[in-house]
Amino acid sequence: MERAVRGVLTGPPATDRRVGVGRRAPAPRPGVTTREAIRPMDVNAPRKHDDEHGHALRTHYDEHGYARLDRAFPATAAAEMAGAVWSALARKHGIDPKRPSTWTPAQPGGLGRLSKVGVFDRLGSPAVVAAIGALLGRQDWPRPGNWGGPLVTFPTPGPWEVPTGGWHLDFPARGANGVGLLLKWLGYLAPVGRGGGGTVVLSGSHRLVARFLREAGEAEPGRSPAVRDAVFGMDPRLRDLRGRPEVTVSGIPVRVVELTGEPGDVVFLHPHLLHAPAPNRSGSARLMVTGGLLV
Ligand SMILES: O=C(O)CCC(=O)C(=O)O
Repeated sequence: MERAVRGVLTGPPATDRRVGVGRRAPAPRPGVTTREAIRPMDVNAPRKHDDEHGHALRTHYDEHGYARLDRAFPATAAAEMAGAVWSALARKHGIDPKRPSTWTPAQPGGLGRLSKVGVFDRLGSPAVVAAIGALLGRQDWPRPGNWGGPLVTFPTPGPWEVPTGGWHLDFPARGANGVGLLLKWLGYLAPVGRGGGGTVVLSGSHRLVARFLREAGEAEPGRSPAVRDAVFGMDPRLRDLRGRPEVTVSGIPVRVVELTGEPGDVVFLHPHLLHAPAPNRSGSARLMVTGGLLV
């Protein structure tokens, strides 16, 4: 069980809306009207500027440890996936989407079968496949057995605060039993606004993890609790980011970013980026998908 890191990272988070790559409207290009330049992307159409777009994604990912791809898979597919999650919630927990009084427990489980039967596989759209290729710098990455499992958080009362516990890596940084996590993603099935239970990440922490691994040497397996404690121990300010939007540690800017999104958006995470579940203080259910590439 992971020990909570007390007092860590309380305070207003950044929101990825301000720093994400894909959210920005592209700059108008010569011969293209502004209206045309900002037209929503057809996720199934080949992109004219794949290289440019892939490069921007990769640059953000390398620097911050995550990168956002808006409208990565069709919003209609996201709505159908959300419908399947609600049906499973009704079957397993007697939950009615229209009656918030039935929305318990706050983080319902028992939804694993949805992944096994491929409910979320349309998340693996051509745009997502292209983005993963750009982030990994290769196209021959092994396709996942499924594209993830559901994350559901119902609203609970209280102020929204940066979580003090739950910060983790999904997989030991140096892998386990010859298996490693190559890349991770979070997909949105329904709108998740600020304070709405979206995952929080410690932007830039993957670079501090790299520093820790370098200094600790090859024998250090990089298990989640050890990595987390090492990173949060690198600078006393990391134990309390109250009121600090950003802290620079060994020249690396790090900050808490709350990942918000719209149905069909996908955020890719570096496998060494520290992240945590966050409370949902909105009026709606937080419906997302989490998945990753194991090699
Ligand atoms: O947002 C959440 O509930 C946490 C997600 C998470 O930790 C994960 O996908 O590994």
